[in-house]
Amino acid sequence: MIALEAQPFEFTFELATCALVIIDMQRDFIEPGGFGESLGNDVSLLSAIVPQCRAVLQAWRAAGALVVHTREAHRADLSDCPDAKRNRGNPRLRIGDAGPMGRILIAGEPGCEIVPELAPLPRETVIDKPGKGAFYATPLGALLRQAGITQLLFMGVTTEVCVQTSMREANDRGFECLLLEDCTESYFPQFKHATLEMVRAQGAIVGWTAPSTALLAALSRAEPVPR
Ligand code: TIU
Repeated sequence: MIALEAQPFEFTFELATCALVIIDMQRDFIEPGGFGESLGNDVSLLSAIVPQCRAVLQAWRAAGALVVHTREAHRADLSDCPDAKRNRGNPRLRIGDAGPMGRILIAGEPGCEIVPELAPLPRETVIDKPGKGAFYATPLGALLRQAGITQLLFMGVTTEVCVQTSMREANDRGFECLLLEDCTESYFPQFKHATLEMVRAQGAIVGWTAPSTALLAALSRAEPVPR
């Protein structure tokens, strides 16, 4: 059993039954010229978390525990992208339009790929999701249950959109969730701050939060799981 100093209280977990879920660390959100910037956002904040995310990913891999990556990714024919999502706010560039990194948020296009520093290994699961939440219209829930996973550690972007939506979906499905505070970011710092507060409020109503340093320290003392 690994014990993490967390808020609002200690989070305990076993490596064999806990997965690291990395939400949408895609070039379209993090690099200039992608979908995030096309929505009018300053993307420079988001790339700052990549080193901490990488350190956690490497330590989690070394511990032998399960890693899941997600991407907000649509089919090339846009059959899984509702007009309500595509046209909302009459954006300059819409999902599926040609952007500087290929068609925006279309599976297989360069901008849709996960940033190279966090690239999935061939054996790691990558979930393409059409919504903001990682469980909606994906096999994630079934995959986690089959692997015997009961707890999830979250990293990724953006905190209040895809990360928070995914945590709430997971919480309602009976998973205990912890968000790594310095491994998530928003285009709006006040929204990140508010999300961390609301996740852990009311006795961890959605889940726990902890800094990556707490996890890294705990992992350095842990016995890796054979997988
Ligand atoms: N716009 C925004 O903050 N986020 C998204 O559209 N997707 C994710 O959060 N991945």
